[in-house]
Amino acid sequence: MRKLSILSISLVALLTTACNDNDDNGAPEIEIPGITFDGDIDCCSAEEALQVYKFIQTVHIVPELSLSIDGKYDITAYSSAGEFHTGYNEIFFVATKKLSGNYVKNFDISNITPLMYMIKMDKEHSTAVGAVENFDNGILAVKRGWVSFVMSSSDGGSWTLSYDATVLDGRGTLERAGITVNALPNGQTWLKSFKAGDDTYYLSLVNPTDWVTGTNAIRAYISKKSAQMTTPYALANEVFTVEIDPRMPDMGNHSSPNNVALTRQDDGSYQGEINLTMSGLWRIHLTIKDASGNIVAGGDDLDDGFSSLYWDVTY
Ligand SMILES: [Cu+2]
Repeated sequence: MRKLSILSISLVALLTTACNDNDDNGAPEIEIPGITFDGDIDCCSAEEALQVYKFIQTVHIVPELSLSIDGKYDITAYSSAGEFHTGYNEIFFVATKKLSGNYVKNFDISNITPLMYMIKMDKEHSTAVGAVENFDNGILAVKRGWVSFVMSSSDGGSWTLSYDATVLDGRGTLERAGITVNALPNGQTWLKSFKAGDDTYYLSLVNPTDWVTGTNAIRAYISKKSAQMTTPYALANEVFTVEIDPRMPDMGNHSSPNNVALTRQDDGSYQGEINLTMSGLWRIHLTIKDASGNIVAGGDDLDDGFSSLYWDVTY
C-alpha cells in the first residue's frame, strides 16, 4: 500500500516535471485526460481542446456510429442521449488520433445517409438530413449534423446509417451501421409532413424539450422528400411561412398571445416565437403558406376550426 503511494507520488512528480518543461515552450498547462499538446499541429489549442472535452461531457456516445480509419484515427459520434428518436436529432462528430488520443482540428464528415428497410414493402427509404458544419464559433474539432427520422424502428422496418469521413491523410466510410430509432413518448409529435403540389415536405421541430414557460424561440426545418426515396431528403428550396396557433386541448383549447410565425433564416432553418403560458400538452396547429401567401397546407380544415396539421409537445 505504502509502496504504491510512493510510486504514485513519484509518477505525479515525474509528470509535473514533464509539464514544467513545457513551460519553456509557452505550452499552457491544462490537464485533459488522454490529450497531449506537444508538437501536434493537427490538434487544437489547449483552450479549444478543453472546450471540446467539456462539450463531450454533455452528450453521449452513439457506439454504433464509431469509425476507425486506417488504424490511425477514430471518429466518435455523439447525440444528446446516445440514441435516436423519431424527429430531429443532432449528431456530433469528434476525430482523434489513435496513438496520442489528441483531437484533430480539421476533418470532414459527409454523405450522412440514413436508410430504413421496410419489410412488407421490401423497399428502402431515407429521411431528412441537414448539412454538417462546425459546431460552434471557433470549435473546429467538433462537427455537427442532424437527422430527422420520419419513422421509428419497429417490427415493420429497421434503420441503418452510413457516412464518409476524411481525417488528414485518411479516408473512411461507415457502411450501413445498424441503429435504433425510438418512438417518442406517447402523445408527442415533433415531425409532420405535408403535400404541396406533387411534392412531400417534412416539418422537423427542433428540440422542443428545451422550452420553458414564457416566450421561446421555436425552430424547425422543412425538408423535401427526394424523387429517389433512398437519397437523403435535403432542405426544401421553396420558401414557406409557418404560422402557429398553440392550443391546450386538455384545457378547452385555450390559446396564448404573441406568437410569431416561423420564417426562413439565412442558415436555412425556420424560426419564430412561441409563447407558452403554462406547462402541459400544447397542440401547435400549423398553417403553411407559400412565398405568395397562399395556404398550401393546414389552415382551419378541422371541424372545430383548427388546422389538422400540428405538432404535439408536452413540456
Ligand atoms: Cu419506414
